[in-house]
Amino acid sequence: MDVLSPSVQDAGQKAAFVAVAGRPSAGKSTLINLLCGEKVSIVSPVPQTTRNAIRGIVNREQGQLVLVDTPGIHISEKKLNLRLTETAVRALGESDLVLYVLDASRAPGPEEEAVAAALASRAAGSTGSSGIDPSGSGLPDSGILAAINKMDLPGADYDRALDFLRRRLPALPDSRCFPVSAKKNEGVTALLDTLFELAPRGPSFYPAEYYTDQEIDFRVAEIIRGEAIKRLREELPHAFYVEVADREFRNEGKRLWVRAFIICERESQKGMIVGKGGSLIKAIGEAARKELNRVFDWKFELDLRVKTGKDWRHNDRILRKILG
Ligand SMILES: Nc1nc2c(ncn2[C@@H]2O[C@H](COP(=O)(O)OP(=O)(O)OP(=O)(O)O)[C@@H](O)[C@H]2O)c(=O)[nH]1
Ligand SMILES: [Mg+2]
Repeated sequence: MDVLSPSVQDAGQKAAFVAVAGRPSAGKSTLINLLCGEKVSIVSPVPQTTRNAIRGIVNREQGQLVLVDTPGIHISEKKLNLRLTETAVRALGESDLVLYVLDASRAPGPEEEAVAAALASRAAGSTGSSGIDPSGSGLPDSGILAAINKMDLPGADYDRALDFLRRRLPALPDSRCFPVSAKKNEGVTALLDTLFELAPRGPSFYPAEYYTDQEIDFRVAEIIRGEAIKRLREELPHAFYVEVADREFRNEGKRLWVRAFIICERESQKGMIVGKGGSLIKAIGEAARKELNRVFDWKFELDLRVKTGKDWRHNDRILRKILG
């Protein structure tokens, strides 16, 4: 039973951490960018683009949702991949609500089963990190919602996805499943309303003008990585990471000079990233600079270079540094 008087309840703001989970390329980052109204997380056609638990913030009069983008959960024994899945599963345990994103255009296979299993264990275990009962019904509530995404594609099959959810997450009511298109901005209002409805009462976590809590260096590195993936996706989308080595405000804080490195595994990959006569690295740097100028208030000067960091994908120290 709720002990607050109605007037106090009305005044109560909502605030929740929402983990956004799903398999690689389901459209989690696209959906988060749409909901936050800004590009907080990089998007690409290559699976496993997101490597960290990135927070995007939605502010409304009712309160605040902190959406935690997570790497796609998938099945693999490789070290980098295991760490990505670990990051995602940790975020699930630490959130009040979970938004499960499915790709309606793909039949659910073993990977989808793995995601559903991770969510089912949360559903069985608890009511979220804060122990809240979001529905106010007095019944335990797993706080899971599902976004059945990519409904704009010709091969999208809502019923197939719904049927999968009914079988694998029987406690999830149909009323918590939403057909959406993150790309076309369809169906997301109802989803967002329900997220706010289910959010527990509490004060905001961040000031209302924030739409992400990422450090500047991390954001700059991610934007460069996004532009690099776009141009290298055939060859080596996952073979590199980006590090901001130095930065300096110039011209009374109006310009931001940044030196960043694209760090690849082998000497032979360096040439691929640099391109003929330096053409590819130049294109990556130019596109990243444009995007940085758009996203931030400063004018950027970007000194972008390539170097090797041997075998970084198997190096725990580096993985800790870039994956958190
Ligand atoms: N047609 C269509 N494409 C979409 C939609 N949402 C996302 N995509 C595309 O799907 C691809 C993957 O999107 P992301 O948002 O990067 O997917 P993700 O789930 O964050 O992927 P990882 O970070 O790799 O786990 C991109 O090419 C998106 O443009 C949608 O609603 N419709
Ligand atoms: Mg992503």
